[in-house]
Amino acid sequence: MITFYNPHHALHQGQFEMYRGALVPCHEVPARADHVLAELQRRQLGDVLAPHPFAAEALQSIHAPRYLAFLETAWAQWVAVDPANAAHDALPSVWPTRSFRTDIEPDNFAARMGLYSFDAGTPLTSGTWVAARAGAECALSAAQHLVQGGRAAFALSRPPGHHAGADFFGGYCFLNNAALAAQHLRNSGVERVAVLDVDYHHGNGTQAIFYDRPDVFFASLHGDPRTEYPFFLGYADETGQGAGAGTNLNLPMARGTDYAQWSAALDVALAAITRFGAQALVVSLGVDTFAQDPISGFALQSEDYLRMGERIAKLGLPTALVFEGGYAVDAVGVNAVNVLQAFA
Ligand code: Q9C
Ligand code: ZN
Repeated sequence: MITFYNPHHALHQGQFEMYRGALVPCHEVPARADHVLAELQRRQLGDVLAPHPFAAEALQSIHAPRYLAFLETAWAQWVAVDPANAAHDALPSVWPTRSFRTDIEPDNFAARMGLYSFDAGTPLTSGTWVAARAGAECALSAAQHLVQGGRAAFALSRPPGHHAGADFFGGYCFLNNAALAAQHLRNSGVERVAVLDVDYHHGNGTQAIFYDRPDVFFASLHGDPRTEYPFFLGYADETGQGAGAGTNLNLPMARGTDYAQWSAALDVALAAITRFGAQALVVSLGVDTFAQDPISGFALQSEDYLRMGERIAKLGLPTALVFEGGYAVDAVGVNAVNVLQAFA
């Protein structure tokens, strides 16, 4: 398995996220990717390469130009508000919910942060843009590897991506790496692409991006949004709309779900992807389904990730696996690489 590793990922190093009225240390830390890289190298699972450079326009295949322009300059804007801001990350605190306008980009920086986000758990830091852009290039490079005839590639991206929408960040995500990979496959002539999201949290950003699209199937296994983040999307009755009707599949599961139950849902998702006639697959590979994950509620064990990788490989599709969540930091390397090793 070839890996495209984001050499700039540690430039995105959030300090605190808002949780129950307090700022608590971030779960989404650089050590996560370091552990995955170390485990890949320990098992000698294949080449680890820097991503190929892509033109800035590649990001516009998924993201709104005004959102990209904001992200690129957000840190400079934050420091321009007050030079003392350079000492701490920027977090949003005001949002345009129902009845507010979203067509106007206010001059106020806090207002623009809210316009382009949906939670207060996703700090924007001095290195966020550079890290997120290089992470996106890892996903695009993985997709390009498939276009050139490769069987599989892994994008070791940080920050993660599946909660980011066309024009918003949240859930520790800024650029939707999996969506960018899927769209790159489409732009390169692959007619039907599936995205399989196995992260504990529903991939609301990816779903929203492709919701009315007949050419990209989205299937997600996740904690039931009635109790689990991101709460406001990911229900079973969301099946796609317009030309995309029938191309979205949500499989929410209760807290406590173990691999026996989880793998039954995986079988449902894989059968749907086969029925759809996908010619290539993008996997949003979160390993926060792990029993010891500090912010999640499933009960998967490290060995289960081997069975997961084997099962996904049996689809027989060219596959780009894109790293997403997983916050039991010491186990993230073993769990993610178990999927990759068994797949290979
Ligand atoms: N104190 C991904 O796994 N909030 N994102 C959790 C915990 C957000 C997870 C609150 C969780 C986002 C990519
Ligand atoms: Zn997650």
